[in-house]
Amino acid sequence: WQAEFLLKGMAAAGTCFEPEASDIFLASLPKSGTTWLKALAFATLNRATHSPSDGQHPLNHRNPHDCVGFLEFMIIQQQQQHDDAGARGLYEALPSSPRLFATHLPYSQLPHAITEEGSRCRIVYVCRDPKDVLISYWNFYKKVAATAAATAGGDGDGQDSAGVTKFEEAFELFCEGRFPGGPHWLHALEYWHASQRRPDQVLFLRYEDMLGDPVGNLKKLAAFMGCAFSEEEEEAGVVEQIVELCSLASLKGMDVNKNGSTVLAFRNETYFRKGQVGDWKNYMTMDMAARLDKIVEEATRGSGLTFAGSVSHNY
Ligand code: PAP
Repeated sequence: WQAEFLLKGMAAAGTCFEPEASDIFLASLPKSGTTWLKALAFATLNRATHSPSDGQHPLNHRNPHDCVGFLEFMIIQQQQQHDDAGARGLYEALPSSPRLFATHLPYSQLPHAITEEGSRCRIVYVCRDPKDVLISYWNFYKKVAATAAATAGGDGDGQDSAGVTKFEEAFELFCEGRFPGGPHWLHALEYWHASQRRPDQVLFLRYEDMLGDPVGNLKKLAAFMGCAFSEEEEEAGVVEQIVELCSLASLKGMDVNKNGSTVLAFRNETYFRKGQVGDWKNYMTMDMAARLDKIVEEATRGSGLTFAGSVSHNY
């Protein structure tokens, strides 16, 4: 369920990561709203230093992934530059508290020190309808593969070394749970259970809810992170300013996101596409959608976890 190169970083994270009580982790499966959540959390936490209406705001010249790093990738980079023991040095270079990290790791694979009983670390999880996650990943993957092929002098037809060229194949793999981070529904279910057990420590958000009510969800996020908006801020429109700064249209239109690359080496523009609910209808048959929904519904039955966009419920 994890790319091989990640395993060493995960092992190092488990042994050498020293969380602080004020740490905040933004957790998600890829293509569930990570980039957006990073932008919102970063802009909200740092609003005293960087006004969202300031044209020089860091998000105007840095991709959200360059503002909030992935814990597992940061550890791997540190290992590559130093040695395993050197991973500790990483934390000295991090911004002061509260420290903001992101992760695609499943809850059960997070360093124990973050999730153990009594840990004060906060985790914000964002989940998304699995069908739209797959479509988003498929489009991202095709772009990345095409760029790689073009760089290597190929014809850029999106074929990768594993020979996955057809959407039907990607769909089968997804249904089998073969996706970066593991089966979508298990990833979500672990964080869902944690949010039910430890509501003060784990906030569970939905991409679709955020799209429907960005202001309400941002207020919830700020309160959870311990930096609720004051009445004065609300009256001054700070919440709306952050929502606007972090909107898909705004981020997508910035030069840095049209041209640059992130620390992860992917082109920034690959992180911004349609940002819609239900784009799966342009790619999947209703039979495929119903089959995937059934897998998810069976796996999550009795948990109380539901996803927006289930064929049997909403269509
Ligand atoms: P990542 O895990 O690789 O970082 P992630 O940001 O989770 O990817 O997902 C990308 C999706 O979020 C894209 O969805 P789509 O392919 O269905 O369009 C992208 O368009 C969407 N997205 C990125 N930024 C925003 C934003 N500011 N507001 C809403 N959606 C966004």
